[in-house]
Amino acid sequence: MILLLIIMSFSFLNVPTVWAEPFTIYIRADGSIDPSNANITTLDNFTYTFADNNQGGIMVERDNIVLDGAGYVLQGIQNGSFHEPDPNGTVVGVDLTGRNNVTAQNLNIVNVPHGISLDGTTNCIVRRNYITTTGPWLGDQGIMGIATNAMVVENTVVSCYTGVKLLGSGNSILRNKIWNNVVGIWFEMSDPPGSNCTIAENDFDGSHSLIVENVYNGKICHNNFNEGHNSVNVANWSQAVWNEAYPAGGNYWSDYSSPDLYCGPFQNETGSDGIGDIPLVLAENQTDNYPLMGPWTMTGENITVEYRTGASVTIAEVTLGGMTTFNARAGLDTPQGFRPVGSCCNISTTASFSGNVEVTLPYDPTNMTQQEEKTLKIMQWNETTLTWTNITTRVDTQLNKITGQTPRLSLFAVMWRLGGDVNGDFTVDIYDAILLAGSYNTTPQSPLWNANADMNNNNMIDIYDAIILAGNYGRTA
Ligand SMILES: [Ca+2]
Ligand SMILES: [Ca+2]
Ligand SMILES: [Ca+2]
Repeated sequence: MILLLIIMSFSFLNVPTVWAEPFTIYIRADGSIDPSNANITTLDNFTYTFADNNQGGIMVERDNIVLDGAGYVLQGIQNGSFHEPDPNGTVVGVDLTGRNNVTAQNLNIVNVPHGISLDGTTNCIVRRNYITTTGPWLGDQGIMGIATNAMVVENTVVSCYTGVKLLGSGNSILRNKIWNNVVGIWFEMSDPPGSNCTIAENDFDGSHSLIVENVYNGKICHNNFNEGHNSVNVANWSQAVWNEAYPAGGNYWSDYSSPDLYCGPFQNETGSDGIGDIPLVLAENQTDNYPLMGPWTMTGENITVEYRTGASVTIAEVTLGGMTTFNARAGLDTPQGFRPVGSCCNISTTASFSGNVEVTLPYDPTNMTQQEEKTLKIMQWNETTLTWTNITTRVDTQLNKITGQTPRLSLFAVMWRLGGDVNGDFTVDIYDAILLAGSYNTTPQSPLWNANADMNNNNMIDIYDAIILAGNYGRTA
């Protein structure tokens, strides 16, 4: 009997969800919401805002409105398979087909074969949405359609078959994160062409970031291609330009390496300018004449720029985009008792920002004890006072990365100190023990406090610090 109950309860749990019919929420041409119990509210028949998550798809039949997801989820109803989405399920998350001047924003769209359709639209805006077509369904598309003057801005489009397939004329694809799609943005030969389009300040990650088979009069610049120039396929007959006029520059290609010894429109004047001296040829007549030496930093609230060494910088309140460069540099004096781990990293940006900067640097923990790893410091060089300042906020000993916060960019280094070495002479001996004894039982408020004796960084000098010193006694570096 008990066994039977168990079997029954399991089979109950395994019953698949059955939807009575595909559930579509309509925003009707007259401004009404159908069905009226959908989790969407409007006060003025102009702005339609999610009051909670919604299931199914949304069909917009009204022009000149704003559909605001307010960060809630729009989850499609789909039980289809890789080759066959269920035709009775949700096909499109937000369907704007035929609309004029509609904005779809702040939506989290999941479990749909297609995220947002802009087919037949004019002057529509799709911004700040998160879209993943998690099927996967063969040929699914995050943002799609043949549109005129569409703006696709600041979206995150992840793990789709095609992230963005936006054809037609006058469309702009700006400041999006287009990550881990089979194809990031695709202008396919068999489709109608894309003309007069702008693809700028996007961040691409994926083996096929961008396929340009039929773009006419397109501008593709200030994008970050984090998987290098081979992630971009360009047909010889396409007509796109890949850079702004000098000195605004072209794109960042993670695998591009070139000297930067020259500057000027022809890169023949002495002096570096953050633009590679050698143009990057992508196809016949299609060249990035001014490849960027560092990733592009887009305008926005908290913009993270990553570099292939694992270093990254997050800049708060970027008011004007620019290029951020990371350059290794060696040979500066270090503070008493510290040695740099790896080389120093000189980080600079041409972006304008008003917030703080968070800098993360990777380190190699091979030649240090766990205790030493936990007390690593990230320090910043002050060009005016010619001193190092400790800016550490956290050490991630799993990922081997250390993070610090600062209002400005300059030279950064990870600093290591020999465990137990209070006086900073790279030897742990009786002199360190004497110094520790002299500040024993103190906290930072005490006149006898010695920060170097607080080896476990807990603002107290006690037996635990003495144990660390004892454990390192006799070591040298
Ligand atoms: Ca140069
Ligand atoms: Ca010492
Ligand atoms: Ca301590």
